[in-house]
Amino acid sequence: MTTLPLEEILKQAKSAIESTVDLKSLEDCRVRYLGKKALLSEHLKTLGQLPVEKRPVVGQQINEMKQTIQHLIEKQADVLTQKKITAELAKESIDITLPGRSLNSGSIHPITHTCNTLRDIFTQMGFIFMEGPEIEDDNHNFTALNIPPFHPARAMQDTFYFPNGTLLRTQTSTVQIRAMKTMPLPLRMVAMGRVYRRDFDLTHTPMFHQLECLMIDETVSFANLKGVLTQFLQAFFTLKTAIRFRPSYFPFTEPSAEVDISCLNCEGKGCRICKQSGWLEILGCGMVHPNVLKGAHIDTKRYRGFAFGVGIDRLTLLKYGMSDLRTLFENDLRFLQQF
Ligand code: 2NL
Repeated sequence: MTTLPLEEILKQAKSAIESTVDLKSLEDCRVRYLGKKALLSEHLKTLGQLPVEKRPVVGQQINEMKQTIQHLIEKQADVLTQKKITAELAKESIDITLPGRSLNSGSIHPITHTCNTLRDIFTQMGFIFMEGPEIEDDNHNFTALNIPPFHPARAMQDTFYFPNGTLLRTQTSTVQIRAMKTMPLPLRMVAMGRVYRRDFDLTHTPMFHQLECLMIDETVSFANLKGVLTQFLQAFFTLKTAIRFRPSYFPFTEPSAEVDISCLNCEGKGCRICKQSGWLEILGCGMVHPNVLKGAHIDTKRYRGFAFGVGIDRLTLLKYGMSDLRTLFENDLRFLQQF
């Protein structure tokens, strides 16, 4: 059996230990040089073959070598442990000089902003605000508003129906109907909320927002309607806003009118926005139809009322000079945060 000279073993061990890169390979080294099957152990086995007087000397040499190697391993273990800690610290280090991430603060949606403005305007004029359900029955949405059974507005292509015959309200007049039945007269009220129609293009979305205003008293006239509309539209747009009536038709008002405002862009001179007419269509209105009052058990000999309905989304588009209604509902923050 050939064994390497002791000095050679020490040289090999030293270089092997010093070239380890982690604790695992260092442990392998320890097994190789100090373990039961290590080269030094082979030397120990050959001790018996040596002359008696040489045995203690060589034995001591081997023990010293073992200690030396053990010492080298411990030193290397320290080095490797330190290296590992340094690497981990470097990985986890925090640069406290970096600027902090700023909080993303939300902004009010343009439609909400319009609703807030409208609430202020009508509250100042003495109107109360009321709400009602978005899922309605045929009676509140149509019959009570003098819309007869075969009126085109009831058609499936306009209204979202549920299988049980209920529907998504197509206008907020449903709230007015309940108010007329439950509130004492005189009545000055406004309903704002979501309404639904089966429409989707540049100027229509299947859900949109409506404001409807209703005033009932003994002497309410078309002149009062004109006064409230002027007050409202000049407060919402500008004091320069002019309004005009065009005769129109709604089943729930008689007479009925559509209201235009002078173009916000050109102040009536004619431009691309108003298609050279100088006017923008804005809302529908009229004197409440006697059939609607009667349906709510109101004495038509004593009381009369005016009502109007306006699209909140369209008001918002006009106020901010937007062109596509759909952008209000896509919730693209880059778009919404401009307002
Ligand atoms: C439009 C037209 C309108 C009404 C809504 C109304 C409500 C009751 C009685 C009578 Cl309870 N009328 N509301 C009246 C006229 C027009 O809306 O084009 N809206 C966007």
